[in-house]
Amino acid sequence: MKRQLANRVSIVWCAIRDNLRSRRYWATRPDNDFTRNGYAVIPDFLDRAECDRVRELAERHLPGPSHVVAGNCYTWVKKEARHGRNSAVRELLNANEIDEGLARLLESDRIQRMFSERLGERVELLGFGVQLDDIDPSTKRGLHVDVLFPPLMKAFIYLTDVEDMGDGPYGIAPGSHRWWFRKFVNDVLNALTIGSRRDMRRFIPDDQVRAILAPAGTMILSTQDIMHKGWGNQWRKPRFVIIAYGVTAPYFRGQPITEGREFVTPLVPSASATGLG
Ligand SMILES: O=C(O)CCC(=O)C(=O)O
Repeated sequence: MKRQLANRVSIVWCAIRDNLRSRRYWATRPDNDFTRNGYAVIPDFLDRAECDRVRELAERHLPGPSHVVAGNCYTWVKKEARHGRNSAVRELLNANEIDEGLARLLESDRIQRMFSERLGERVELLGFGVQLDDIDPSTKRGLHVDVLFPPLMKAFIYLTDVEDMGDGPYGIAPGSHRWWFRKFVNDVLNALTIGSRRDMRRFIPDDQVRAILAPAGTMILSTQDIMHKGWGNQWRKPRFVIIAYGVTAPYFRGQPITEGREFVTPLVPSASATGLG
């Protein structure tokens, strides 16, 4: 009983602490569209030939169960987690380790600079995932944040046209990285009931969520403490997307992406995308 109470007090304390840190972080950023809205859409970032080339790379490696491809590059089949969510999603992680084109994009510093200029501090990329969302009208995870703090950035580059709601657009609640109180209440209620700590199911009307429809090659810069989701009713066609994983410089130690790595080699301890645990 005492331990349960201590556990709950600690959850509430962490939710307060992390939301306050996040609040301070955003209050000290330069004022621009990205820091205000929590995302930015960059049209024509990749040309169609490069989109097709990266999609074909993923198609070659994604079939089969989660496995190591080479070095830090591995596939993660999300239905293996058996939580019933995102069951049609597969991802090829650290794809830059097996593909020269992606390695050059990482080296070029283009994406890092786009984040850094907007945030007023250096952002480093851990690497690239290439994700396939197969048709799935029912199991997509709803609105969530990846973190409360420290800052985690992702850049999503559509490799297939996402021009209809049935194509599975990325969805966000604009400006919700600054909704401290709603994030705090969701976090605490999740912790005290059941469900994932980072789900944001309460107090966000659906009409506040924007689906980003755009052709292949479009990039979306996104801070992952914004409320976001993959679209729930993807019925028309599979979607392929590059996901660049980034952290602000103080949290970068040269680590690769480790998300879902525990499903490939059970001995590797569970770790988040930041490698910070
Ligand atoms: O698949 C998407 O559009 C969203 C992915 C997502 O929620 C995430 O990477 O955290």
